[in-house]
Amino acid sequence: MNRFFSVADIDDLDLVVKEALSIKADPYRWRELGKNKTLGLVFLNPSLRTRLSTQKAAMSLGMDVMVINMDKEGWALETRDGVIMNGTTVEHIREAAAVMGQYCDILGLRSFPSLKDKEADYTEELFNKFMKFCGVPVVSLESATRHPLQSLTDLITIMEHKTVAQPKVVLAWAPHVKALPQAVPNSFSEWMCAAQEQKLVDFTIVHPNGYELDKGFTKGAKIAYDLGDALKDADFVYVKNWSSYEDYGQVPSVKGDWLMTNEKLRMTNNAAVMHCLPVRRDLELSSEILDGPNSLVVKEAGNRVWAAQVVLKRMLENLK
Ligand code: SN0
Repeated sequence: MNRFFSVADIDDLDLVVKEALSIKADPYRWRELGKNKTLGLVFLNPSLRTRLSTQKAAMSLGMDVMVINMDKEGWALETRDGVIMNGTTVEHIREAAAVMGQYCDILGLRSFPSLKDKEADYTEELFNKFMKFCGVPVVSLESATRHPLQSLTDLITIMEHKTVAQPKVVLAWAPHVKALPQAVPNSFSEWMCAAQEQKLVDFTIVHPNGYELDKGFTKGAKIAYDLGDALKDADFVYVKNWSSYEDYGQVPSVKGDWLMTNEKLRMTNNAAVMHCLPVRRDLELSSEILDGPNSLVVKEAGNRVWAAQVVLKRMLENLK
């Protein structure tokens, strides 16, 4: 594997999950694989889980890791071509990415969407430029439209905890005070649709009017608008807020109560509740769920390490 950007970069979902779980059972078995190899993690936005879990995964594989918070510590980056850089940007992504590629064997990049320029966000302009100019394998640490390490983690977590062959998985929109990216729900949906094709899950998305995701990510998913109906017999409920794709980056007003609570969970098959974190308590997800027996959020976050480790392991094997 020399890039990890979307579900299309994995051709064996079931196998990658099994490999991740075998790493979980014996994390230090591949300590020699990453010896004298350097991973660079480049953040243009904040991170807690992605940064620490990817760093831990790399260290367990014997790699050296460098982290740069470009938004705070780096020079202001220019990403457009053909501009005279006489403004606030100091360094072009062409040089910055190429230089980082000189120091690292594998690079990771996090770059959130602008939520203003739909075209630039959805063509993944910045991410594609970074991949092109750095010249080494790249792992997405969340791009404008996807968060594949999170989605692989979510698939691992569902496979690990499921009690029926094809559990019902519901992605449920939740309220928020800010306009958030569609990256996490897009990505979760594209991975669940791929898993559904292999009869690993049964997948439904429920959201208010105006919050439809880009259809390119939801092929095969059942789309619902009534939360109560969608939750019926669910085995896993994945809670997440996102802003509008259609009315790009806006937050159309919503009728009804979309906060996930224990009362709503009664409609499910005692569903396990997931969230990528960070979560706003009692806005997106009730404390009673987060503190109760149905919450999988901390175990899910723990599994971020095995998703990162299986991806880095496959990339290192490819370097040799
Ligand atoms: C990000 C998102 O894409 O939804 C990262 C998730 C891994 N979440 C946020 O930016 C939350 C910000 C907030 O203020 O709650």
